[in-house]
Amino acid sequence: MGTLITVAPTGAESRKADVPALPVTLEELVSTAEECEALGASVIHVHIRDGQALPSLDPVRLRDTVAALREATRLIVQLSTGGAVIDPESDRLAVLDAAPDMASCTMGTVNFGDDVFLNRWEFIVSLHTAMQERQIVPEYEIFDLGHLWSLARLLDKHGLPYGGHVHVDFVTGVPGGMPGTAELVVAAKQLAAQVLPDGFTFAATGIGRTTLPVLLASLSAGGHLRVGMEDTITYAKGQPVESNMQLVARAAGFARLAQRPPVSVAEARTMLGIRTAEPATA
Ligand code: KMH
Ligand code: ZN
Repeated sequence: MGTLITVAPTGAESRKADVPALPVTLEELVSTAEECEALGASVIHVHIRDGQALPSLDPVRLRDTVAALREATRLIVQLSTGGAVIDPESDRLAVLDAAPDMASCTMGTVNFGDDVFLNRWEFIVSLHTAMQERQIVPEYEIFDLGHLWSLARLLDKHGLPYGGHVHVDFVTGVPGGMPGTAELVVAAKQLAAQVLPDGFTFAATGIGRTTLPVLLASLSAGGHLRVGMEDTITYAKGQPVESNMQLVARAAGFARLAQRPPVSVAEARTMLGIRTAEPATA
């Protein structure tokens, strides 16, 4: 089995002033996407910024971003519905109006450093059912083991996602969520295998310095990878990440060493159950 590599290039947490290499304009995002696609990424997890480089869920910017990424790349475009911790539910739900291929759907509330990333059950149900109606494939974000149990309940009560395939991402190493360790990746995989439908796939990412142990554990455990400056801004001790490409190249290199080379975008679409033809964005 090959490795699906998702790049999460921007996020909502780092400030451009602190991390000058962070792609925040549409031009920076598109050129990052093109280069990461060439290096082996097949999915891009997108948070956008406004004219001041602050996190934004502006509907026009979101639509323009989806259109620009589709024009310049073949990547699967996954918009974040998580946004920033201060974003209201209505704006987060409205992200789906931009008609991405995929969108994130976080499966529960989690302490997020000094903040709270709020994901009420009813909001999760709204996201899940809206994605079913709009033929958008969710990536279920799992910040803690209990989120897997919530996902099992969601699928039981509200049915499978569009396309019928369940793909989860273990987001580890957030202060307040599950730790970024090999043991945790294995535990999450084992719990997922108990409670999720057969054939589910998982990726894992580790925030900050947990990126490497989690990447290696996920590859060993049959999982996929998410990397990018949303999650990691230090490449090695004392060495800031120079670009998202550096992180994707490292992930693709490890995947090849593990005899699980990066999958193509077409293979990723089939794996995830995504529409083969991109919808019109106009
Ligand atoms: N920025 C975090 C509060 C997602 O993209 O869906 C939420 C997050 C998850 O990044
Ligand atoms: Zn995100």
